[in-house]
Amino acid sequence: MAEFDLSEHPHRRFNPLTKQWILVSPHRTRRPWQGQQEKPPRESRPSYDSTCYLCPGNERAGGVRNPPYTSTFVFDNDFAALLPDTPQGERKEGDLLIAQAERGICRVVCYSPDHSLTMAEMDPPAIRRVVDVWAEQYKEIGARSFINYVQIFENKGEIMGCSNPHPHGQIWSNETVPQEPYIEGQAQAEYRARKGSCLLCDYAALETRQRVRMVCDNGHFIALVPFWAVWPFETMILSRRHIASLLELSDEERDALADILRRLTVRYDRLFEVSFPYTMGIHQQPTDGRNHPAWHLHLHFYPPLLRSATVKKFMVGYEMLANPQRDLTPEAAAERLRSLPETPAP
Ligand code: H2U
Ligand code: ZN
Repeated sequence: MAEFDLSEHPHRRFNPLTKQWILVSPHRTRRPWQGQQEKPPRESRPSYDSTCYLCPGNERAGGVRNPPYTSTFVFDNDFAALLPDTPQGERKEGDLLIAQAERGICRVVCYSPDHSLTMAEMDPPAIRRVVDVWAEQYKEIGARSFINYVQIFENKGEIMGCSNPHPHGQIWSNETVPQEPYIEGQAQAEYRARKGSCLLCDYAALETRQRVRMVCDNGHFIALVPFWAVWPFETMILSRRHIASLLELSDEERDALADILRRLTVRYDRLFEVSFPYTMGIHQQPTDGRNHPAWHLHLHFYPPLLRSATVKKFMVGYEMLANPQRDLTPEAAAERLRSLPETPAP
C-alpha cells in the first residue's frame, strides 16, 4: 500500500474554527482542467443606471431618494430582515417549540457612486474608504445597547442571489450572536484556554511558514485558501496582528486591508475571466460589551464557481445529509490563485 498522501488519497479535514469535517477526494480531479473554458463576454455596464435603486439621486422602494453621493453611502435597508422596535417576547412549549423575538438593524452600504465598478476595479483609496465605512458602522451600530453582534457582508453576482450589480454590501446586526460567529467564538476561546495562544495567530504563522495555501500577502494581512476550505476557491483574509475588530486597525493597516482586498478580488476575476461571484463576510468580536481576548479578525470569501464561469458547486446530496465534500484540494486551488496576475484583464 502506498503511503497516505493528502494530494491523492480521499481523506477528511477538520475545521478548527467551526469544528466541522470536510471530505476531500483529490483522486477525482486527476484529469486537470479539461473541457472548454467558455468565456462569456465581460458585461459592460454604464457608470450610471437610471433604473438602479443604488445609484446617486435615484429613487428607492418606498419613494426615498438617494442623495447625490460621491464616495460611499449607507442607508437603512428598506426591507430589513431585523427591526429595532420588535416587541420582546418568547414562546416555549416544552423542549420542542422554542422561539424568541429578535431585534436588529439592517443597512445597505454602497461602495461607490459608479454603477459599473466592482471592488476589484476600484482604486486603493476608494476601497480604503469602504474599510473606513465598515469600521464606522461596526462602531456606531455595535454601540447600541441591544446590538450584540454586527455582521458585515457582501453578496456578489446574480448566482449568489445579489439583486443588483451596483457595488454594495450589507450589514445585519442583532441581539444575539448568530450561529457561525458563535461557534467560531467558542472554538477560539477553547483553543486559547487549552493552548494559551490564539488559534488564528498560530494558523497565520503556520501558513506563512508552509506557504502552499497562501494566495498573496502584505505586511499586515495574508490571504490564503484554508486547509479546511469547503468552496472550491474559498479564501480567508487574516490580520497578522492579534486584533478582534476593524476598530483596532491603524491607518496603515486599513490601507493594507484595502490592498489585499483589491489584489484578492482581481485574482478572482482573472481566474475564469468573468466578474467572480462570491459571498464575503467580516468576522469580528461580538459587540456585547464583554472582553473577547481570543477573537481574531478575519474575512471569509465563499465563491461557488468550480471550474469555469458556468460550472458551480452545489451543496446537495451527501453534503446536505452528511458533510461537505470537495475534489480539488485547497493546495491546488491556492496554487491556481497564486499564479494569477494582480492586474485587471486588459
Ligand atoms: P443584495 O445585495 O443581496 O442584492 O441585497 C440588496 C439589499 O437592498 C436587499 O437586502 C435592499 C434589499 O432589501 N433594498 C433596499 O433597501 N431598497 C430598495 O429600494 C431595493 C433593495
Ligand atoms: Zn447603480
